[in-house]
Parts: sequence; C-alpha cells; structure tokens
Amino acid sequence: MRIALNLKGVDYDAVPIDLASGAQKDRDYRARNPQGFVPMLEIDGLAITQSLAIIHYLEATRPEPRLAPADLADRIHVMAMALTIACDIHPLNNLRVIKYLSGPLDHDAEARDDWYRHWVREGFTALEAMAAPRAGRFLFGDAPTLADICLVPQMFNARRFNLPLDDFPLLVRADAEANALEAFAAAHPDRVAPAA
Ligand SMILES: N[C@@H](CCC(=O)N[C@@H](CS)C(=O)NCC(=O)O)C(=O)O
Repeated sequence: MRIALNLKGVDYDAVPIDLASGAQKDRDYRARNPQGFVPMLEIDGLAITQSLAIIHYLEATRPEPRLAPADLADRIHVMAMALTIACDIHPLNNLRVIKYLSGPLDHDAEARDDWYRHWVREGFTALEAMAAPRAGRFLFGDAPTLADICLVPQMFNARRFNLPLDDFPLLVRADAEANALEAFAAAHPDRVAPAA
C-alpha cells in the first residue's frame, strides 16, 4: 500500500501498528477493521482494507501513473502475477500462520522456516515462469506495475527467511530495479517509523 501511495504521489500520515505485540488485534482497531490486519487506508471518507482493494481504488481515482497496462490482455497478465503473490504465496507465510505452526502445532523453528521456504520457493518458481515471456526491467515490461508492488515486500520477506534466490533472476532483477526507485525505497520498513 505504501508503495502504491508513493507511486501515485498521494501524501499520507502513517499510523504504525506493532504486529509483534499483536496491536492489530486491539478492540479499537478491530472495530474499524474486523480482520485485524494491516494495512487499512482512510481516504476520501472511506476506510479501505485489503491491499489489492486499496490499490484498485487508487488506480480508479488517481489514474496516473498507471499501475497496470492499458491493454486488457496485458493487464490481466499483470493481475495474475500480482494475485500469485497476494493470494497464493503471502497468506501461507503470514505472521498468524507462522505463529500457529510454532504455537498450537508445536513445530520448531527449523520446521517453521522449512514451511516458509517451501511455499515461497514453489510460488516464486511459478512466478518466474509466468514473468519470462513479457518481463523487461520489471515483471512486465520496463515500468513498475502492480506485480512489482506485490513482489518487493515478498522478496524482502524471503531474504529474512534466507531463501536462496539464484533460481529467480527475473524476480531479483525486478526487485532491484524497483528498489532503485524512490517510491519503493521510501516504502521500505527501515524508512517507516516504528510503532510507538
Ligand atoms: N490479504 C491482506 C493481507 C493482510 C495481512 O495479512 N497483513 C499482515 C501484515 S503483512 C498482517 O496484518 N498480519 C497480522 C497477523 O497475521 O496477525 C492484504 O493484502 O491486505
């Protein structure tokens, strides 16, 4: 969400939520966002949850610069790559899933990390093949799209879990190209104020 806001040039105030301490589950926050996840965006009198819904809203209301190609077939291809990450990779390695593995299911850190790397490796393998026919500097062509917006945080996460990335040269290149842009760099967790 931060990357999309930056690319669109939308100014925002960030309200950090400390996920490690479970602040996303606070009653006050859940009253506004029943899923108890971040992000949530308050904009134009709306409170929007789900990153892809937020990005869809930004794209519809602030069309420039485009985050998906104008041509329908190209746009659907970009959307499929974004969904591969947002629907099929990320949910399996989300904090609450990882915590459930080590908590109620009593798996040790090695099993938990194996789980993480297995699903990301499988997803990245598919994504690398999907990107291959149309990739340029980015996952699609030479300008960042929705697919790169989803990719960059997942790559950050993959590195945290020491997933070898040698088999994914297109993903590594798109990630590097994206991070060289200020809109992406400014959204990096290290550049965002921690929760109080
Ligand atoms: N599908 C949602 C996922 C949101 C989500 O899972 N956010 C994570 C942080 S990246 C979260 O709030 N996790 C809290 C938890 O798992 O308890 C989206 O794309 O916005």
